Amino acid sequence: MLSVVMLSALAVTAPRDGEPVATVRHDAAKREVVVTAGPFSVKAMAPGMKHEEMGMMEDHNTPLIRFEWPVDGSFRGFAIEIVDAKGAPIDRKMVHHLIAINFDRRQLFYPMYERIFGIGSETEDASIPKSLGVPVKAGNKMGMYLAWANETGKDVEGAQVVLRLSYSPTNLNPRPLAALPIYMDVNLTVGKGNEYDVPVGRSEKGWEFTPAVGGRILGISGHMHDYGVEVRLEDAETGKVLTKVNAKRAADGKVSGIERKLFGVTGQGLRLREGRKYRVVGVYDNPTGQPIKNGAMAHMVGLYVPDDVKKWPALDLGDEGLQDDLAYLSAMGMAGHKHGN
Ligand SMILES: [Cu+2]
Repeated sequence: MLSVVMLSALAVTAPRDGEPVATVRHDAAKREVVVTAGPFSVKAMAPGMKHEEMGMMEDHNTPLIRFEWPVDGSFRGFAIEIVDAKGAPIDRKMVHHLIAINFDRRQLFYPMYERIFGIGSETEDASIPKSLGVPVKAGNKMGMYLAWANETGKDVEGAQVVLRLSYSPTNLNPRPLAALPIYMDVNLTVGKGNEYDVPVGRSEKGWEFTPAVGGRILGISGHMHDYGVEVRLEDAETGKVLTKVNAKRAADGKVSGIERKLFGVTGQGLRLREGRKYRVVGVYDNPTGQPIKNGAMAHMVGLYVPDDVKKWPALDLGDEGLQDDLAYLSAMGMAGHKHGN
């Protein structure tokens, strides 16, 4: 089993000719890691193309691009810039989404590699307070992939993505609290996808989970497609709604984004208890009169401070889920590969 994992890991570390690669520069003075990925050939989208239709395009996601994190510390923010072949800035809305993966930690609720951060076309550059951070170590294996949404009508050749990733050093006093990303999806099959059909009218889909370690959620957001209404989190044992994020929904049901909520860094946050059952629920309301095949996604993401970080589920490379996730990520951007989480 292990050799299969190592082989496929090797296969993706050697990009084929002409494929984008990442270079990493560590600026210790600025406490910043600059990851530059490219070159990308960004084809113009057909006018009026939608998210679901884009998913059917073979080149929707780029291949996985690997890099190594260079310094011990606490990751705390990102800024993204897109430049053309000459280094001139391009509108960053051209990036439909960008997902970064940490191959040295798994997720709390899934046997999947940590998605350390994600950026959508509507996401602003973001950072968390110095009192918090996602623990990272020099040599951590990371990767990223992205999808373009080029609505300029012109192909762009030789584009580069510049990520400025800020961190706090290990000697920061007081030490930042370890805060880790969590992900809760109403319809995820690890190694496959998370899309599902949108029925006519109002509908709900839910998924139950139990934290292996208690903790507090400091902030949440989520993701939905057109006709999404809300993603909410419930205590599955009492049915009580703990929190929710609303889709930014126009009168015709089109969704342009989703709410972001902060519970405060110094307060209790939203407490989840070890061993207790919770449920994430996605609500859609489809007024079109037609069901929409694979039209829905619904998930909540958050920042979680575990009561005891040692209780975080360990990375077990023999786990089938992790192997499926790696196979999924390694096949990213290849012909016939579908848009996933
Ligand atoms: Cu989506």
